[in-house]
Amino acid sequence: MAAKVETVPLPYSPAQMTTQLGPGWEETLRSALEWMTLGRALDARMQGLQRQGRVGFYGAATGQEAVAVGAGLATRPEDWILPGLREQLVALVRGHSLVDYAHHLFADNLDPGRGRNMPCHPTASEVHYVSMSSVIGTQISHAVGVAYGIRLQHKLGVAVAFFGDGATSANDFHAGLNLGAVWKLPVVFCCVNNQWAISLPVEKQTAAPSLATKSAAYGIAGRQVDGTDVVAVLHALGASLETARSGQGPSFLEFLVYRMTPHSSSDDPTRYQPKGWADRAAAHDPVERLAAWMTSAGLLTPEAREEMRGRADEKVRAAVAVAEAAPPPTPPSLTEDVYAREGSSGAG
Ligand SMILES: Cc1ncc(C[n+]2csc(CCOP(=O)(O)OP(=O)(O)O)c2C)c(N)n1
Ligand SMILES: [Mg+2]
Repeated sequence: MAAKVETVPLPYSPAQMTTQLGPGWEETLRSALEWMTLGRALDARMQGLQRQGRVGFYGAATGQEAVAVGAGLATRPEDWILPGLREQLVALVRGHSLVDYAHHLFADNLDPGRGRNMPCHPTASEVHYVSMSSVIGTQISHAVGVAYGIRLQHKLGVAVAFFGDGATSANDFHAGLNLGAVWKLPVVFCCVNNQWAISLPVEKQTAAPSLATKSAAYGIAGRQVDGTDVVAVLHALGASLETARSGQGPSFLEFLVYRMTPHSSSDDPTRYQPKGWADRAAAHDPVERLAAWMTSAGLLTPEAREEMRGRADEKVRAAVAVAEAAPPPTPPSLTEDVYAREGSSGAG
């Protein structure tokens, strides 16, 4: 079968918005902007704290907020998220507490992972957000396993895998897409193409005309989506989730975005990105794009925008203050949650 590669048309008129997002779309957009603004504030603060030596590591998702927030809003509680490197906002939108996430970033005693994972590798089981793996691509085959489990247990829900452009060269990409399609599982493969795998530009990663075309080889419909447009994300992901939920099997979405920050706190992109890349990326800022559209549609005033920014900064400041005051994990906690206690089921 031929891959369906298309860009979702941008809905600019209110009538088109109603068609794409349904009634109540104004509230959906307001909520999306609020979350995207929070993500931006979080990234800015945490990158600063990392430079001050207060958190050990940070990987920003700046430029990718529309995908994560769109996914957080489009998925249902019964769905499962198998994140790539930058999907923390999906967990937060789905209800993971910002304070718990801050505890994780500071690797303190109240970190749900008890400081065992690198900062920015959260786990949030209460919102079906599977512990993030740094090993590129593994979450693709994990998602297929989760989807198979959903089917075996006759449960509702869709497994949603996120991965970068770099992961499309990993073995798990082939194994996951192949098995997901053969077994027609309820899984959505979301490739967030931020055009870089650390220092490797996407054109050196693959000669394929788009990453979406790759899914044709597995019999999966592929679609390239403007990942800087939250409306396009909500619409495309909503359709793929519906396809999976109704038993029609997996789909593949390539979200095209621009990485606006370094890969992580460990690299310097001025050493490998061409001059002008940062300006080009900034011109595709998803947060500013949504704010500008809402302003032009009369849904947002400059004052309301400022208040939104203030609320985001305050939430981040408060969460950091709580986390930074928490003690580090105690040495005995190293073996907690590792061995089941005698007489316990080990579950929990
Ligand atoms: C199997 C494996 N190989 C190499 C690495 C080192 N590594 C860490 S991040 C990364 C690039 C990932 O790029 P991409 O998949 O595009 O995700 P992005 O960082 O752009 O979100 C690499 C190669 C790894 N973590 N795992
Ligand atoms: Mg990438």
